[in-house]
Amino acid sequence: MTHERTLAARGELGRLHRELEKDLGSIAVLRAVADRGEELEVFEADLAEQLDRASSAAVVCLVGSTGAGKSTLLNALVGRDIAVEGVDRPTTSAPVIYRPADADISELVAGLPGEAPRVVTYDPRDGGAADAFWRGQILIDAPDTNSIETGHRAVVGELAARSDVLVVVSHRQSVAELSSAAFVDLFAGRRGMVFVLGRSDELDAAADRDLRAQLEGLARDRWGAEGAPVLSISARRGKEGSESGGLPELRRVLGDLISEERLGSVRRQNAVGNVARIGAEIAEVSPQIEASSERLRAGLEAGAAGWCGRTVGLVNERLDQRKADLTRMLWNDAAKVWDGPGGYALRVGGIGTLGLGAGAAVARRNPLLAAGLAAGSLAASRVQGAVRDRAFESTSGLLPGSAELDELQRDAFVDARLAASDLAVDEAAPSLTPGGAELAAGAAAAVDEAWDRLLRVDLPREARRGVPRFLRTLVDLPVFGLGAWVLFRTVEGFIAEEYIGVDFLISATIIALAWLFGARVLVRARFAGRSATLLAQVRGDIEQRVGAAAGRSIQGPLERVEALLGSTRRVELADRAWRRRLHGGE
Ligand SMILES: Nc1nc2c(ncn2[C@@H]2O[C@H](COP(=O)(O)OP(=O)(O)OP(=O)(O)O)[C@@H](O)[C@H]2O)c(=O)[nH]1
Ligand SMILES: [Mg+2]
Repeated sequence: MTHERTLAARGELGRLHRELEKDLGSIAVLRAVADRGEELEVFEADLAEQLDRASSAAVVCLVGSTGAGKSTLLNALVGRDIAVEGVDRPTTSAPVIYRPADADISELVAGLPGEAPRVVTYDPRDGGAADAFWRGQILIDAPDTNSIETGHRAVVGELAARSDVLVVVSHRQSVAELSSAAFVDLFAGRRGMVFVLGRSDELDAAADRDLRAQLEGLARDRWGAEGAPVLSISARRGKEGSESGGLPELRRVLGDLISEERLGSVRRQNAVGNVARIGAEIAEVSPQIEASSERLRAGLEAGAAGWCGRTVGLVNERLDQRKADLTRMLWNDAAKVWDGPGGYALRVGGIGTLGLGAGAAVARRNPLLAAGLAAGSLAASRVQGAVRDRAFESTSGLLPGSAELDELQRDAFVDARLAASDLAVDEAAPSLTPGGAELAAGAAAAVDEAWDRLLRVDLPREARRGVPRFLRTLVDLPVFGLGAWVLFRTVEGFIAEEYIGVDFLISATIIALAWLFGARVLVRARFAGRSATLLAQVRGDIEQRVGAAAGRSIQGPLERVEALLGSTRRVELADRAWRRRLHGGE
């Protein structure tokens, strides 16, 4: 790969890395993901580390069970006896680090548990050995992965984590060794691997073939390392001559991994291995995430429907109590467009009518008192009407109280809340269900808007329709006629100097009032039906608006669930995008 293409690939991986970190950050609130926090943290940290390793020397670490021949293999590979080979198990406790003089190994040894490593330096110009294989790489002989010295595992774990390539050494007795296999599990996919069947000089051809087949099977099925090199090596022969014991083959496969040209690619593969491991962790919990998300979605939908239904039910109960007021508002509004005696009669309430009647009754004895009574009762009914109008125009009484609304919300979204707390950790779960305050505000706005529309648009329109011009004329004309007749008789009497009596005037007034009262009864009867229609209309309007408010209130939670699922799926499959990028870039 050319330098430019390497840089381009690294830029692309940087972008993929940021996206992955972002997705991982968002799904960290999922309970199932939080439960895997420790594992994920290891892979995330290692991923960042691998992407960051660009400039440091290649590190190869020999790992495997005790007695497999790691120390002997190191000695054979470097052509010097620098590691202690032994018969006492385990032999190696302090790691041996074979390093070029110019390599900075401070990070490699910093904070390493266990005994201090023995560091042997070589001159990278002469390869440190006769065959000049080593040209700047670091080779480590680590303690075993399976002996009773359990502290060794922490040391080799750290060393492996700081390496690029693991040479997994096993021998006859340890190929199927569980604790060593479990150690390799930790790094499967995350490190370049070479599998060595050691001490091969002790095996006949059939045993050698069988054991290598076993190793190949493990590499493929257990560690997903299909195609990784599996070699039979005799370190003892290798020490006798550097071209013996399978050493040339081992140097060749190692060279493929750690030569300067190949190392960057191995590190990127190691990085992608981490991405795949992260994906695999998420894939294991994603059915659980999908299931609780599905329950949450259903809970939100059902909750919104239930909440809407019950809120509308409560508002409807309160609406029923406004039916009489609504009818009266219709008369009032009709009276406003009806500028004539019929309109006044419609506007005057019960008290006004009574007062006018009383006025007419006492007029014969005391016309002044009668006029006072009539005017007073008209004013009283005006005030009463205005007070009632204001109460009617306010929606405050239409909505259940906030405590009641809160309870409604709690009841309606019980299932959603349970699913949310299954899905997400405690701090995040509340954001996955609608808040009580938001729902209450939505309901209040819905009722306000519907009611406002009723008062400003529907009610005046119905009022106008209820008193068409022909009706108004039909009612008003006889009253005007009667007035004209009274006026005519009064003028005529005045001219003839025969004043018409008060009785005549009172009779005329009573006739006019009776006519108007009758008209009023008729018109009000017409409006009773219309107010029922209006009520049904405003009910429908409220239901539709409350439904929309409920829908809006679950929109946010639904979108958040969708985003979480999206991130989960992206993380699950992230390694594909990384591999595509890697192979496209190489
Ligand atoms: N026949 C034979 N014996 C070997 C070979 N390699 C190592 N041995 C012997 O196996 C024993 C263990 O070798 P070591 O190199 O100490 O093994 P190790 O893997 O470093 O063991 P620990 O340090 O305990 O983890 C020693 O007695 C070696 O001489 C080999 O290729 N052939
Ligand atoms: Mg050893």
